[in-house]
Amino acid sequence: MSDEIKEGPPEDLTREQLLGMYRRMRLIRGFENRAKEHFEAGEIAGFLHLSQGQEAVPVGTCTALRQDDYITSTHRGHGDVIAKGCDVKYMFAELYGRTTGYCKGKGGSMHIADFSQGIIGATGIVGGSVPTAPGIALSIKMRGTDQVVACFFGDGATAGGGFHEALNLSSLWQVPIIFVCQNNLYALSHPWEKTAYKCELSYRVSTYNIPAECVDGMDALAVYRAARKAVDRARAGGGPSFIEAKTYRFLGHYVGDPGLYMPPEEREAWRKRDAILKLGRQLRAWGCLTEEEDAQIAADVDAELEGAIAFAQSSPLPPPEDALTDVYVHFDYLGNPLDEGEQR
Ligand SMILES: Cc1ncc(C[n+]2csc(CCOP(=O)(O)OP(=O)(O)O)c2C)c(N)n1
Ligand SMILES: [Mg+2]
Repeated sequence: MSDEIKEGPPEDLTREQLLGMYRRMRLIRGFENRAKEHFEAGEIAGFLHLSQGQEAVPVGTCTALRQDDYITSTHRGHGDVIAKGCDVKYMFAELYGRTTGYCKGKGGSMHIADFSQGIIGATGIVGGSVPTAPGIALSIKMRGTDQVVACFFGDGATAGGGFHEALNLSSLWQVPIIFVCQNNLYALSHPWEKTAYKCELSYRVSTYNIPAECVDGMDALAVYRAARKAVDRARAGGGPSFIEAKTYRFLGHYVGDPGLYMPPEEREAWRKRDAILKLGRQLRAWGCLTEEEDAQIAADVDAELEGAIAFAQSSPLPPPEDALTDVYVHFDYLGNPLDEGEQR
């Protein structure tokens, strides 16, 4: 029996929660498969960065979060926002540029935001959401709630100056933040060894006096355990934590990139470690999932995606006269709209 099945399910998660994680991971995979299909058919404009292979990281992390916690995300953020609670119906509508989308069709794939789920926003600027997160965490501290913010970013972002500013400020302010680096070993076509000097990321981060852990990003429950610790620490006033999840994107950087710089044997080896298949094997071995239930989940996910695509396709495009509406949002740090005079 393999190691993954020898150990039992986490004691602090119910069967429903475990099945929920599995379903979310399948929903993310299915969402991106269908988005790719419709993008290639010319129905979706812009760029599409898929996260196939990385699903365990956002799902493992967000399982440790509450709805009123926050996340920030990236250009490769479909998985992050679906894991936090986004509805694929409004996600597809956003990708299709329709008024019913999360950002009324003006954000697109790289800029999904939904304040009601604590999704403060994704950004196409590499590392752009990293320095934003300490600001959100500072607002939590000033408001005196026990919320936390999870900040998702890629390995490429760790080479940017904003990353170091964010670590420094978070440690200085002792704010409730969980930095989650999805290290998929590539920044565009650049392998990790060519963008990062030879030093463990967790060691680098620990010099900011931030507890850092490196986990298997192809293991949803390993990510969950690390996130649980970090979230509990942050809620109890213990300040920031850092998780490096070693993962892989199965496809190229964006839809259209064949990823020729990724050696075929490397791709094959990571595909064999697919986190969705792993969690499925674990759940079956623990008696949490039968073959029939598995097939039912697949059918439910397909039906949900089918309905979501039909909803998006039949939704209206924004009229040209609305081009500048909702482009700038003016709130103070408590989320109250600023009045006219203060809006700058
Ligand atoms: C500041 C900035 N520099 C460069 C780019 C172009 N660019 C887009 S994605 C990317 C690679 C990002 O790598 P990583 O942070 O590891 O995220 P991944 O794409 O692997 O998810 C680059 C260089 C950008 N969008 N923003
Ligand atoms: Mg990367």
